[in-house]
Amino acid sequence: MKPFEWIGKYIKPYRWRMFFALILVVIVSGLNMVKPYLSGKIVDDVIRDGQIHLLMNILYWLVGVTIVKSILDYAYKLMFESVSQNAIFEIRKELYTKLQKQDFTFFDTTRTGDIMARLTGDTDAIRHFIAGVILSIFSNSMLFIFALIMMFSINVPLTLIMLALTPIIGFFAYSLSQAGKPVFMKIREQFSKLNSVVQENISGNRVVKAFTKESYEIEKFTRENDGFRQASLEASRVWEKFVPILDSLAMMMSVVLILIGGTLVINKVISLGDLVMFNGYLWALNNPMRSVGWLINDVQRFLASAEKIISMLQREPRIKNKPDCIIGHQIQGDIEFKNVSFKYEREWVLRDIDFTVKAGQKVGIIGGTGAGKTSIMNLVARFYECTKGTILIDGIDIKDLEIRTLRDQIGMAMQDVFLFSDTIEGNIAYGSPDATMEEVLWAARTAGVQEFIDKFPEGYDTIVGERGVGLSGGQRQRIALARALLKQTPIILLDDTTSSVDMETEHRIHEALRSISQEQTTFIIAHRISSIKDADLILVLEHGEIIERGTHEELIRQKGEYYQTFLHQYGDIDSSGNQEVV
Ligand code: DCP
Ligand code: MG
Repeated sequence: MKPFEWIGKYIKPYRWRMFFALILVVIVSGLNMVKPYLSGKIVDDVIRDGQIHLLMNILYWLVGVTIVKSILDYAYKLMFESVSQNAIFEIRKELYTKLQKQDFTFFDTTRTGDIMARLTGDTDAIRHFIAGVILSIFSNSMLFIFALIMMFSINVPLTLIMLALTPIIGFFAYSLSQAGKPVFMKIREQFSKLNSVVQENISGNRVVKAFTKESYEIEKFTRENDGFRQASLEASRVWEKFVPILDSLAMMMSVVLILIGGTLVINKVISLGDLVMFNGYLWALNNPMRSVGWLINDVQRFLASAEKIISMLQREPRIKNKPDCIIGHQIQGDIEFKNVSFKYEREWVLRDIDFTVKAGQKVGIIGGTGAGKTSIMNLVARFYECTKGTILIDGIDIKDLEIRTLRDQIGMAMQDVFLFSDTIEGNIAYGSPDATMEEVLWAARTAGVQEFIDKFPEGYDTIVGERGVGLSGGQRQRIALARALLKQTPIILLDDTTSSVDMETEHRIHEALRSISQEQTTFIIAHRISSIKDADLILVLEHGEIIERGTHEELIRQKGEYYQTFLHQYGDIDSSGNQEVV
């Protein structure tokens, strides 16, 4: 879609308001002609002809016109502003809604700063286009036309001479804008760099302090800060070079007017009042020419921003519902991976994953870092789509299920815990806003949150900071687990959920989990054998492949990779594996 056509869509609902505002602009432009006209009248009628009694009338008119003009000025500017604010309100809403629909791949490959720029700087360029550029182009054109009409009515040859001079100003103004363009682009770029340095520094402030890199960070910031200063200075150098030229040209036009106009007055072709009038209209001829360059820049900036916003709005998520997807299916919990292979970009991350889980069974997944455990979870929740093979839930290909139907019935505690800046209760109930306090407490007890909640004077009402600041790693994990449990879904995915929890607490959590999740198909990813040893099926993953599978006892008997891990974790122990492991 073309930017102008696109923006038209947002202005259309307010076309009458816009139309009315433009009429007001026409009226104001007309009223702008009154002052030079009356000045001429003062010179001719009052001063030359001595009709002193007219003076008061003219003054009343001047005051009246000024008041009306100010009121109309205020009215149309407000109208333009409201149209532009309404339009960008819609654009921001659409962008944000689109953002919610995007898949993991989008967030993997798009920088936060870019997304923020779409929602802030770029939408502001759109606002400026509607409320500033459209208005400016229209009002300048009106002024130009009105002034020309008035000037032609005074003296045609003189007007033609003046008109012939205006393109010179237009040319210089255009050159100024072109010279300024790269500099202004640099300012914007430099500003966004400055922003991202600050943003990253704030997010990473703990690492900065841990490695005592404060002065390095200040240096990094100073570099960008200085870049911004240089770019701004450069801009004013360009600006200051051209502005005197533009002013001198405008002056030259006045000089030419006085020379030629003066001659005409002496020869009595026009009156002195006419010359004063003419001089008053000259700025209405100058001004549009001076703005021409900037308007072109602003239009280009609008086009660039609009294109970026349009492309973000048009980016289709890779994961989306099929037109005939199954909505509202009540999941039982049978899960089957059929020869599933998967890659994020180039490298194969999972190869030929093949397993079946019956509803209510527990699956443990164990394997080294980067083996592909989290990727399996991501595929179950359809955050990514498998590259080869099929994943079936209750015998239905998950690609045929509506995404919401699927994800609403999956409880998930992710490896990288994220908590919102909200109360602990609010975080636990994030996925289940209708849950009662009893249910929240039940989930909190099961996940071991209850055990540490007394340490906080405000208990469940304690507000945790962004990302869960104020809590330990293990505490955050337990809140995330409670959040997943509270949803009470037929499928539950726990990714390394108890890795930061001490062994004893972990044991208690798993005991509790066992007692509550009889009907839930549960995936537990863990590095510790103790977390998964009771599972109905344990998958041992290595480099994206299942190298061993079975129950704890079977795997111990196989004396393979799993057995080695077991020995590492529990030392010299009864090799039958029958010993209680906590
Ligand atoms: N990978 C990737 N792009 C992503 C996520 C992961 O290319 N957005 C790669 C990195 C790993 C491989 O995929 O090489 C498997 O990643 P997993 O997150 O599935 O690995 P694990 O969960 O098994 O590792 P860990 O135990 O460290 O959590
Ligand atoms: Mg992982």
